Amino acid sequence: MSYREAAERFASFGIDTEKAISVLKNIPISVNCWQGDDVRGFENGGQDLSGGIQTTGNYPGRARNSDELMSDISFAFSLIGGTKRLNLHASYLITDRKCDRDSIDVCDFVAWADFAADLGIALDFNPTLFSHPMVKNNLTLSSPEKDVRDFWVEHCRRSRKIASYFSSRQGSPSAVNLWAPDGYKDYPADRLAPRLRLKESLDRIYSEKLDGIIDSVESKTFGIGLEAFTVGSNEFYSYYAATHEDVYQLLDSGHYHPTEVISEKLSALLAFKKYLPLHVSRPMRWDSDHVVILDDELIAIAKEIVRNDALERVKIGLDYFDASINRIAAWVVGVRNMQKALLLALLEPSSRFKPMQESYDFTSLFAESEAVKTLEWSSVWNEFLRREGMPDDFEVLGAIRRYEHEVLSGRNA
Ligand code: RNT
Ligand code: ZN
Repeated sequence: MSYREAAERFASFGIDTEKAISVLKNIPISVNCWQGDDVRGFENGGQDLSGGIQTTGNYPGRARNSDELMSDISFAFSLIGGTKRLNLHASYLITDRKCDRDSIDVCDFVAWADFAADLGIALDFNPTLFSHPMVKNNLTLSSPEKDVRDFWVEHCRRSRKIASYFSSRQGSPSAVNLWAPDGYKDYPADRLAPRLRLKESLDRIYSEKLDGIIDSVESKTFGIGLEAFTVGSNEFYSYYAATHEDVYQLLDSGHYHPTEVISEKLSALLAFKKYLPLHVSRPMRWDSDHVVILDDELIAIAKEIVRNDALERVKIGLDYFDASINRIAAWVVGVRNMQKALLLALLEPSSRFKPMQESYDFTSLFAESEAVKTLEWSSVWNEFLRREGMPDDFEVLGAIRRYEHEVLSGRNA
């Protein structure tokens, strides 16, 4: 079906495909830099990942340094339409200085800000509270050791300043998300003391008001080796965000029980706070961080954002890392899937469906919701790609394979 024919079909349901395409083009997706090198970062040539998260697979060609990662990101971004942002971790500093996490500074991230300016994109940021010797017994901000807590508080305070610097250069706020792995492998004797320490550390981190940043905290149910208890649980951070106006709770789709979905939680948080940052991921039996596919939950997340008119308030970030497939393909296909889900949401006749619910016409809502699933949204998607000057979903793999052949295959991991 041609785009024109598809557009007419959608129009008969009151949906403007032109508007959907132009809205989609402007939805920022914050792309996780860490897919490119299996979350190793640049300290000491890259650290093995720890903190209860894991990359698995050894597909050849991972980026080994900043030049390679930047080259891979530029190439991946050249195959993704719409508005991209780049999400960095503090462990990706680019510097000649000898500096540990508690002494990182703006100067160590200028190269990234320059890179982003060249690409015409904005940056988001994350303190890195894992893969480091100062993570003692899997504890950072909630450690019983004051020097450990102080070290990580300082790291987080500096991370916020770096994000504030990014925002001053890019003309849009930089989201700074804090995730700490803190927890215990087996049942603790005291759950409250570590939580009170985490709370106190967060208060120290967020006591300084900085311009241009959106602070968030990310909860989790458990990590590998941290099965019994996570200090920063969902309730802990919900209440923290509820009681701190400028700190938001981030929802990671892999951080809940296997049948629990974040799509259902979006409206609950949007009822209370201005912003809602997301880590869109794909858990497979655990927080496995598979690359997102166009599945029911991804579409449900996108629909909740669009239906609630929350495109400005929900900060969409991706968080996955698969080392078993070509990493450029992981980026490109994952981001495109997020965009497809958003397009599907934008093509939903929501203004027709909402009154059905309000007038208790659940039969029409049920029948029409199913009927619109067969509308030719793929023609609209291909039109979006064509207007963005992008290869379609079949051609794009050819471009990725050429880069793999010419660039990635020369790297010995
Ligand atoms: C870990 C969290 C966290 C990390 C990234 C690298 O479970 O999801 O967000 O994945 O920051
Ligand atoms: Zn996450």
